[in-house]
Amino acid sequence: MVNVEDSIKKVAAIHDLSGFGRASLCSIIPTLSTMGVQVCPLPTAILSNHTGGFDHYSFVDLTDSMEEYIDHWKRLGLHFDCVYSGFLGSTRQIHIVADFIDYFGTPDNLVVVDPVMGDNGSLYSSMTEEIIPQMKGLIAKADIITPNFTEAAFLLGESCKDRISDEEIKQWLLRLSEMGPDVVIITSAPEEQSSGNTNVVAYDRRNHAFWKVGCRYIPASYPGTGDTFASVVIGSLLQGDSLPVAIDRAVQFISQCIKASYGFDYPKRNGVLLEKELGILKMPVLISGYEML
Ligand code: PXL
Repeated sequence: MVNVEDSIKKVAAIHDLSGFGRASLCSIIPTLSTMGVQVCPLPTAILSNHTGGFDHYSFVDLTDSMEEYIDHWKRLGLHFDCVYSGFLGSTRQIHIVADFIDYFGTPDNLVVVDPVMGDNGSLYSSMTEEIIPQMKGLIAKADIITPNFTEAAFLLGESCKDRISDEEIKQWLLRLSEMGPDVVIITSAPEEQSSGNTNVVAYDRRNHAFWKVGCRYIPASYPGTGDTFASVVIGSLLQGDSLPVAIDRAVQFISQCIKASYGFDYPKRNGVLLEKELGILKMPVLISGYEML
């Protein structure tokens, strides 16, 4: 008999809960649920709203309650198909997440670390520079990391430039992979020419393959799209897709969400209109255009 519980993939999602603004768990849960994956949240902090574009927010750091919460999961004997960490409420949490990965990570499951620290060249307002060396330690434990261009630059001690050549971004991917993860995916990497376009670029050490998916420029960035992007990659990999197909699906989905939102006049900080677009994730997959880098 098929055990229904085994037929549904489970992700332990270690992120904050921001009540307004469609970021972190508020975008991860609906995205992965729509893709048929069960999300088990391990909240790192509770905020009234995310910090991207809002001047005020309430913030409850959950560091002190995480260990007891995890102990109960251990007692329940839970197994996860993926451990996925993102925004952390304090640098003290890094060792809790590292221990979680040591306990729940196995050779057969996926450990994905999104080293959420900043965007557009700066750190998020709740973070200090202290997070950077700590995050370097955490990515060493991951199978896959999904930094944006700013976070990749912070991790490598590079400056966040306006343009980068294919050769140089390949070096960045290789250097990040040498820090531990088999797969490195960098989002929002600027094009070499001044087209304003950005790419998602990736490296898979297991077959020494480099991939690129272009994103046509839309002059808007919405908070939370990095969380939705990584969630689609994870959902797609758990459905059995290859890495370039998973990235291609995630880029297509984010582009669709942005295009569906951009024509409406509302504050970008409220996030993309995810609720309108989630149904697309249930459609048959049409691969639109990944390339070798
Ligand atoms: O989407 C990344 C993110 C996660 N969590 C919080 C944030 C942000 C980005 O602004 O503020 C609280």
